[in-house]
Amino acid sequence: ISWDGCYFRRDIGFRALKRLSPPRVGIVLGSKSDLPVIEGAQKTLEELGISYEVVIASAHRTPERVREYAIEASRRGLKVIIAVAGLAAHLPGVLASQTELPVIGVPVAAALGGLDALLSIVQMPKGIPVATMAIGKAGAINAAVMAAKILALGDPQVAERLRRYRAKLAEA
Ligand code: RP5
Repeated sequence: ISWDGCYFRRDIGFRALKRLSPPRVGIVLGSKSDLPVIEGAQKTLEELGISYEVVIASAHRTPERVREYAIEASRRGLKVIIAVAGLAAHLPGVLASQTELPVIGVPVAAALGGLDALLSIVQMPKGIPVATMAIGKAGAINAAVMAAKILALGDPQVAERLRRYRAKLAEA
Protein backbone atom coordinates (compact mmCIF):
# COMPACT_ATOMS: atom_id res chain seq x y z
CA ILE A 1 0.00 0.00 0.00
CA SER A 2 1.35 3.43 -0.88
CA TRP A 3 0.10 6.19 1.37
CA ASP A 4 1.80 8.90 -0.66
CA GLY A 5 0.32 10.71 -3.62
CA CYS A 6 -3.31 11.15 -4.59
CA TYR A 7 -4.59 7.61 -4.61
CA PHE A 8 -6.87 7.80 -1.64
CA ARG A 9 -8.09 11.28 -2.42
CA ARG A 10 -9.10 10.15 -5.92
CA ASP A 11 -10.78 7.14 -4.43
CA ILE A 12 -12.76 9.35 -2.11
CA GLY A 13 -13.65 11.63 -4.97
CA PHE A 14 -12.89 14.53 -2.69
CA ARG A 15 -12.13 18.06 -3.84
CA ALA A 16 -8.48 18.84 -4.43
CA LEU A 17 -6.68 19.48 -1.21
CA LYS A 18 -4.36 22.40 -0.71
CA ARG A 19 -1.30 20.29 -0.24
CA LEU A 20 1.84 22.07 -1.30
CA SER A 21 4.03 20.25 1.17
CA PRO A 22 3.98 16.73 2.64
CA PRO A 23 1.10 16.24 5.08
CA ARG A 24 1.76 16.99 8.73
CA VAL A 25 -1.68 15.86 9.90
CA GLY A 26 -3.30 12.60 8.88
CA ILE A 27 -7.10 12.42 9.11
CA VAL A 28 -8.24 8.80 9.19
CA LEU A 29 -11.93 7.99 8.75
CA GLY A 30 -13.57 4.70 9.63
CA SER A 31 -15.86 5.04 6.62
CA LYS A 32 -16.53 7.17 3.58
CA SER A 33 -19.82 8.06 5.30
CA ASP A 34 -17.79 10.06 7.87
CA LEU A 35 -16.59 12.56 5.23
CA PRO A 36 -19.23 15.26 5.94
CA VAL A 37 -18.13 15.35 9.58
CA ILE A 38 -14.63 16.60 8.72
CA GLU A 39 -15.44 19.41 6.28
CA GLY A 40 -15.04 22.07 8.97
CA ALA A 41 -11.85 20.45 10.20
CA GLN A 42 -10.39 20.57 6.70
CA LYS A 43 -11.29 24.23 6.31
CA THR A 44 -9.73 24.98 9.69
CA LEU A 45 -6.48 23.22 8.84
CA GLU A 46 -6.38 25.05 5.51
CA GLU A 47 -6.98 28.39 7.24
CA LEU A 48 -4.14 27.62 9.64
CA GLY A 49 -1.84 26.66 6.76
CA ILE A 50 -1.39 23.07 7.89
CA SER A 51 -0.94 20.39 5.25
CA TYR A 52 -3.01 17.26 5.74
CA GLU A 53 -4.26 14.12 4.05
CA VAL A 54 -7.52 12.20 4.29
CA VAL A 55 -7.47 8.43 4.41
CA ILE A 56 -10.24 5.87 4.86
CA ALA A 57 -9.26 2.85 6.91
CA SER A 58 -11.50 0.84 9.21
CA ALA A 59 -10.35 -0.91 12.38
CA HIS A 60 -12.87 -3.64 11.63
CA ARG A 61 -13.22 -3.83 7.85
CA THR A 62 -9.61 -3.13 6.86
CA PRO A 63 -7.51 -3.75 9.98
CA GLU A 64 -4.31 -4.40 8.00
CA ARG A 65 -4.61 -1.01 6.31
CA VAL A 66 -4.97 0.65 9.72
CA ARG A 67 -1.91 -1.19 11.00
CA GLU A 68 0.24 -0.20 8.04
CA TYR A 69 -0.88 3.41 8.30
CA ALA A 70 -0.04 3.60 12.01
CA ILE A 71 3.34 1.96 11.56
CA GLU A 72 4.34 4.18 8.61
CA ALA A 73 2.89 7.48 9.87
CA SER A 74 5.90 8.81 11.74
CA ARG A 75 8.40 7.80 9.05
CA ARG A 76 6.26 9.58 6.46
CA GLY A 77 6.60 12.84 8.37
CA LEU A 78 3.16 13.05 9.96
CA LYS A 79 3.13 14.76 13.37
CA VAL A 80 -0.47 14.24 14.51
CA ILE A 81 -3.23 11.79 13.60
CA ILE A 82 -6.91 12.69 13.80
CA ALA A 83 -9.07 9.56 13.84
CA VAL A 84 -12.81 9.82 13.19
CA ALA A 85 -15.24 6.95 13.72
CA GLY A 86 -18.74 6.00 14.82
CA LEU A 87 -20.43 3.00 16.46
CA ALA A 88 -17.90 0.72 18.20
CA ALA A 89 -15.25 3.31 17.42
CA HIS A 90 -12.01 1.40 17.94
CA LEU A 91 -10.10 3.21 15.19
CA PRO A 92 -8.44 5.97 17.29
CA GLY A 93 -7.35 3.52 19.99
CA VAL A 94 -6.04 0.96 17.54
CA LEU A 95 -4.01 3.66 15.78
CA ALA A 96 -2.72 5.01 19.12
CA SER A 97 -1.60 1.52 20.13
CA GLN A 98 0.72 1.33 17.12
CA THR A 99 2.25 4.79 16.79
CA GLU A 100 4.15 7.16 19.04
CA LEU A 101 2.40 10.13 17.41
CA PRO A 102 -0.39 11.90 19.31
CA VAL A 103 -3.80 10.61 18.24
CA ILE A 104 -6.88 12.82 18.50
CA GLY A 105 -10.21 10.98 18.40
CA VAL A 106 -13.49 12.32 17.08
CA PRO A 107 -16.70 10.36 17.80
CA VAL A 108 -19.34 10.30 15.05
CA ALA A 109 -23.06 10.15 15.81
CA ALA A 110 -23.90 7.08 13.71
CA ALA A 111 -26.18 5.63 16.44
CA LEU A 112 -27.26 6.44 20.03
CA GLY A 113 -26.44 10.09 19.40
CA GLY A 114 -22.75 9.21 19.27
CA LEU A 115 -22.51 8.28 22.95
CA ASP A 116 -21.46 4.77 21.94
CA ALA A 117 -18.56 6.16 19.89
CA LEU A 118 -17.60 8.74 22.52
CA LEU A 119 -17.28 6.09 25.22
CA SER A 120 -15.46 3.72 22.86
CA ILE A 121 -12.88 6.40 22.13
CA VAL A 122 -12.45 8.03 25.52
CA GLN A 123 -12.22 4.91 27.69
CA MET A 124 -8.69 3.92 26.81
CA PRO A 125 -6.67 1.70 29.14
CA LYS A 126 -3.81 3.42 30.93
CA GLY A 127 -0.68 4.03 28.90
CA ILE A 128 -2.37 4.36 25.49
CA PRO A 129 -4.15 7.73 25.47
CA VAL A 130 -6.43 9.15 22.81
CA ALA A 131 -7.15 12.88 23.08
CA THR A 132 -10.93 12.71 22.75
CA MET A 133 -12.95 15.56 21.28
CA ALA A 134 -16.68 16.32 21.30
CA ILE A 135 -19.12 14.33 19.14
CA GLY A 136 -19.48 15.31 15.48
CA LYS A 137 -18.58 18.42 13.49
CA ALA A 138 -17.64 20.64 16.46
CA GLY A 139 -15.35 17.90 17.73
CA ALA A 140 -13.75 17.57 14.31
CA ILE A 141 -13.03 21.30 14.16
CA ASN A 142 -11.59 21.16 17.65
CA ALA A 143 -9.43 18.23 16.56
CA ALA A 144 -7.98 20.46 13.85
CA VAL A 145 -7.34 23.25 16.36
CA MET A 146 -5.81 20.79 18.83
CA ALA A 147 -3.53 19.44 16.10
CA ALA A 148 -2.52 23.02 15.31
CA LYS A 149 -1.74 23.66 18.97
CA ILE A 150 0.54 20.63 19.04
CA LEU A 151 2.30 21.75 15.87
CA ALA A 152 2.54 25.32 17.17
CA LEU A 153 4.85 24.15 19.96
CA GLY A 154 7.59 23.85 17.35
CA ASP A 155 6.32 26.17 14.64
CA PRO A 156 6.03 29.91 15.33
CA GLN A 157 4.13 30.49 12.06
CA VAL A 158 1.36 28.11 13.10
CA ALA A 159 1.36 29.72 16.56
CA GLU A 160 0.83 33.13 14.98
CA ARG A 161 -1.97 31.86 12.72
CA LEU A 162 -3.65 30.28 15.74
CA ARG A 163 -3.46 33.59 17.58
CA ARG A 164 -5.20 35.29 14.62
CA TYR A 165 -7.78 32.49 14.42
CA ARG A 166 -8.69 33.02 18.07
CA ALA A 167 -8.84 36.78 17.64
CA LYS A 168 -11.26 36.26 14.76
CA LEU A 169 -13.45 34.02 16.95
CA ALA A 170 -13.55 36.67 19.65
CA GLU A 171 -14.39 39.32 17.06
CA ALA A 172 -17.24 37.21 15.67
C1 RP5 B 1 -17.91 3.30 11.58
O1 RP5 B 1 -19.23 2.97 11.46
C2 RP5 B 1 -17.68 4.50 10.70
O2 RP5 B 1 -16.70 5.34 11.26
C3 RP5 B 1 -19.02 5.16 10.60
O3 RP5 B 1 -19.13 6.28 11.46
C4 RP5 B 1 -19.98 4.07 11.02
C5 RP5 B 1 -20.89 3.64 9.90
O4 RP5 B 1 -20.11 3.23 8.81
P1 RP5 B 1 -20.80 2.85 7.41
O5 RP5 B 1 -21.67 1.66 7.71
O6 RP5 B 1 -21.57 4.06 6.97
O7 RP5 B 1 -19.66 2.54 6.49
O8 RP5 B 1 -17.07 2.26 11.20
